[in-house]
Amino acid sequence: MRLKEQLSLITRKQFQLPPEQCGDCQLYEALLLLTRQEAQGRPAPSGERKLYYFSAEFLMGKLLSNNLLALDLYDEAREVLSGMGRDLGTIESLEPEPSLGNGGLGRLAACFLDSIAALGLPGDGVGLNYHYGLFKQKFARNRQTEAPDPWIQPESWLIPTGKSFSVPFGDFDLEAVLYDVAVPGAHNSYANRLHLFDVTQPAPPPEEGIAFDKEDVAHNLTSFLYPDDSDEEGRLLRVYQQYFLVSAGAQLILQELEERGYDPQTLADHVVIQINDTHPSMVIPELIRLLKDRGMSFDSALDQVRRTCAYTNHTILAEALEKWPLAFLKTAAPQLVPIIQELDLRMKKAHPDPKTAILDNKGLVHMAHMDIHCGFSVNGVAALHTEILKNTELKHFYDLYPEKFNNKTNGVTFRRWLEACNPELAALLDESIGPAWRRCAGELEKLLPFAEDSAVLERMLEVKQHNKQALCRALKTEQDIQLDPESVFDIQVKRLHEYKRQQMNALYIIYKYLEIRAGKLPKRPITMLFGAKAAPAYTMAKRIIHLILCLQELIENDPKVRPWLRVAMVENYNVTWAERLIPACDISEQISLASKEASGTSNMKFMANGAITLGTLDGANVEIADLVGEDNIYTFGAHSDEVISLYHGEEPDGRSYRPLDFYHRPAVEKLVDFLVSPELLSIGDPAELSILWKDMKSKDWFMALLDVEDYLAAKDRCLADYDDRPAWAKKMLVNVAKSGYFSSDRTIRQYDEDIWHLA
Ligand code: 26Q
Repeated sequence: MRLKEQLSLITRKQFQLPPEQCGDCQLYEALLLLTRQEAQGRPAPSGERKLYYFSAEFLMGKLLSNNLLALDLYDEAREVLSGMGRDLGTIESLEPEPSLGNGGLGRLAACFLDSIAALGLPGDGVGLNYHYGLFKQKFARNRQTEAPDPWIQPESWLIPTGKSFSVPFGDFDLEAVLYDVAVPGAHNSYANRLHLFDVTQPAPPPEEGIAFDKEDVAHNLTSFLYPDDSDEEGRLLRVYQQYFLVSAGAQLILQELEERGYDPQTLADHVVIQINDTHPSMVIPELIRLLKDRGMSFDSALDQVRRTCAYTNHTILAEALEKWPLAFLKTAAPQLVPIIQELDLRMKKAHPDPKTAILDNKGLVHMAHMDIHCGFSVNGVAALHTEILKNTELKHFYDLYPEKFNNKTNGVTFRRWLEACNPELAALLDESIGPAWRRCAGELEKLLPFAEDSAVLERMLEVKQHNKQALCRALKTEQDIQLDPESVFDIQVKRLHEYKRQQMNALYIIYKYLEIRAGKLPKRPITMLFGAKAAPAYTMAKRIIHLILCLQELIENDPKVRPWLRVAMVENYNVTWAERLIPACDISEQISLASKEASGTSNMKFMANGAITLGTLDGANVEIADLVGEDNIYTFGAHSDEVISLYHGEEPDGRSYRPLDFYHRPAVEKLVDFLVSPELLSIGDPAELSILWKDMKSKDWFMALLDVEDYLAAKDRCLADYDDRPAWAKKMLVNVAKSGYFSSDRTIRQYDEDIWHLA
């Protein structure tokens, strides 16, 4: 049946109206139902082995246009609607964004699901159905405030499956109800699933803010992603969440295995589990428990699990490597305790070095250690990151199990991050190199010969200009921010973390502000855009947001500076904003302290959309630099080996880095001191700004001052080069042409060839 008739059937059934008489909200709902039904009806890809991708986060973004595209219904839907005088874009904008993730790790999981389905591989996601998401960010008095982000409407992408599993906690059981989101594959007729578990009676949203009763586990387990873990109840709730996810997920796996007619003894032949960071690591002891319940010995259960589980590490930050007190597990998942103790004993017997212990002498369970001992693969997410894991962070494990370690450089789905978010660039690519790049991003290299073609270069600049104008319109209507699309758009969007060094970018703003005040004007106006959420309990990150918002206010009210320099922080940065910001970007800020950003993935999206990277040699920036060559990227700052050695030394904090040495340089001191200048103190909170100021001089844990001078110079160089428009356009073109390597289709092929073996 044609889409038009289908739509008409749905609107008549739902609203007793023909589509022509429906409002946009009704049309949105009808299109959702139609798309959901089509995707749901598709068969799963078949294969001997099936992948389950376990993750605490799936940052899916809006799904309507993504799914219409995958189902090859997009053009037809647009035409049908425009025939009725309606606009698909307007209807898409009514979709609430599922708020099931926080940052890179969650968005990576979503890109991976898209690629797994597009490659026709059998692989499902397994996660939790958080009702109020991470949180909705609002700005008030130049600070971040948090509110619930309810995204589930009466009709949503969630498909009730009728399945549920009982999860046995220490003092009570809880039913895990399964909802599925269909994940249709592009260019084929398959669909995989994202399995999301939920409690039976979710609590209503908190009336104000995001505080809730963390001890009411039965109702609040799926309220928020990452409940505030600054107190013990919060941390314990996280363990409940993790166990709920893995226990229900493991039961689902065994049920499906049985339905496929296989014996649990053959688990590893038919199932592979990718553990996305350590949040789902308890799946290892849980599977051992369930296999033992089905009559297997500890030895053979462990053997199967060891050949089934693979672990991805996404960070080397010590505070993110999860270690749970055994006491928490005794409360939330007491059945796992003897299993973890047994695993610990066995591993200690084989490898007595305390550095590789699962259970340390403080009674903490090291989740990553359990993954490495009890899994068959350990991967980092960019070449540099994997080398650092092997040589430094996980060296003791690499010495034990060199064969388990492998690199899988991250990738992003070009279907969302180029085709869908930047249709004008996509059309230009079609015109110049044909449409093959849409199926194989490596084909983008065919653009390289056009590097001397002034017509194509001019079109590249024109497309960028249009995208900047579109971003300006969206910012004006949605956030009442009016920007100048003729200015250079310099963008830093990512979680707020000290290692990502938004504070160093703020120092650049101060530097430019002071220059302009002193009469030294830039060649062209500059707009500095930010988007970032800070974890609610991460006070230092919140202070950095406060600083940026204060600088924004200061400059907005300064008629001398405002025409030349603008600062805009987008409220509630999410996938939808990323889809508007990335195509409109001129300069992509990737300025983490070398060694600390495992990979980065926005760096890849920006590159594919013709932004030029300004970054340190960290994460995947290193691979970007290798691909595009030094003329087409701006790198600066200390290298990772230098940084790693600065973390070891004789200073009282154990390092050899002394921020004061850098602070006292004449160019730096006045920038840092501006944090406590009368201008800024009259706008912001003096106590907060002073803490930031003092911290930067005395601790500066992520060494912003180490690189700041180099950064100022590199950014000035970059901004100066921007004005040679043809030369800049050529850099843009080379970046787009070389970005194909960072397609998540490539990444997923490598996971399949080296780890999963699904075919
Ligand atoms: C851990 C303990 C307690 C509370 C929270 C956490 C926690 C939560 C989320 C730890 C880590 C995360 C998320 C990490 C993350 O998003 N990492 C990013 O992963 C991307 C995909 O691989 C990389 O590109 C980024 O470099 C990395 O920062």
